[in-house]
Amino acid sequence: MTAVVTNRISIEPLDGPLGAVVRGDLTSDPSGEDIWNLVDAFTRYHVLVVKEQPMPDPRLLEIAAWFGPQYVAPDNIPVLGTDDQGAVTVLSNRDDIGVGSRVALPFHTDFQFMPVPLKGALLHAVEVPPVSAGGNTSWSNMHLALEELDPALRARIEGVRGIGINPYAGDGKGHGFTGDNQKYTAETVPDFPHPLIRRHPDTGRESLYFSLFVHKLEGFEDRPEEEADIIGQLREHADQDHLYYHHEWTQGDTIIWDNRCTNHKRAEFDQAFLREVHRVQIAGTRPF
Ligand SMILES: O=C(O)CCC(=O)C(=O)O
Ligand SMILES: [Fe+2]
Repeated sequence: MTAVVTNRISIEPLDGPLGAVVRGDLTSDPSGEDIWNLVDAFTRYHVLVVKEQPMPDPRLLEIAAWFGPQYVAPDNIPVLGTDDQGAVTVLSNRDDIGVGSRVALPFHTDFQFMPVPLKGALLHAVEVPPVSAGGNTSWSNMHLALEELDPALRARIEGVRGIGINPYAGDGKGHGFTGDNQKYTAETVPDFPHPLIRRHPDTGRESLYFSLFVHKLEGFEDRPEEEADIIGQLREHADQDHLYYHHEWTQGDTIIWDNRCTNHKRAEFDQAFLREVHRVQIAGTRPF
């Protein structure tokens, strides 16, 4: 595929299942046509990779706003972004710098356990370990995951809604976002089921909306073995390596991703190194 070249931004699709690299200065506003091309590329390629352009938080908020309004976390359900976190959430393996972020994260789509999950998000690497110390983040193409799903399994999940675990419900220990809003425990937080096959609101394309946090299927209360069988098969299917783009972070990198048709996961990393990543959340709509 050829790169789109306009005034100052070029966008080149990655040689893989998803993603595109954006080249050109984003530290100040490019032309309207450039911005339109970025928004269009977000829809086409699902993950935009901007390399090595250190940017302050206000600039990250400006860039994120091209893709949609900022997500405002409800104050009655525990989730990243509630309590005293500002418009930009700082993730770090040092508590004095940001919210707890030390361990590997399994494949997930952000806020699948909320009534209205994110449209997308932006991550900006302020300080990251050297690539050899781990900490890659990887995004997978869930349109492709659905296309490759065994038709018999697809038939079994057609019309079924999955229920995601809210990892922020409970005592919140180690997460750094406890507080007055933490009124739910893992047992009392409400379930918000969403379809396992969802349709992208901008493109109309279907994708598999399943992550490791989906632990229950609505309507399967009397069929726990069948439920476990489906979830087990989907876990294997959704996490296959060929579905992923693996990002090796360098300081100043920014990734903007479509959370509606991708999963992501973070590899473990050597805690001897500081990792500080700034995050902006873009509001979505209810999955259908
Ligand atoms: O720290 C990372 O690389 C990814 C964290 C994550 O899952 C997120 O910000 O949604
Ligand atoms: Fe995430």
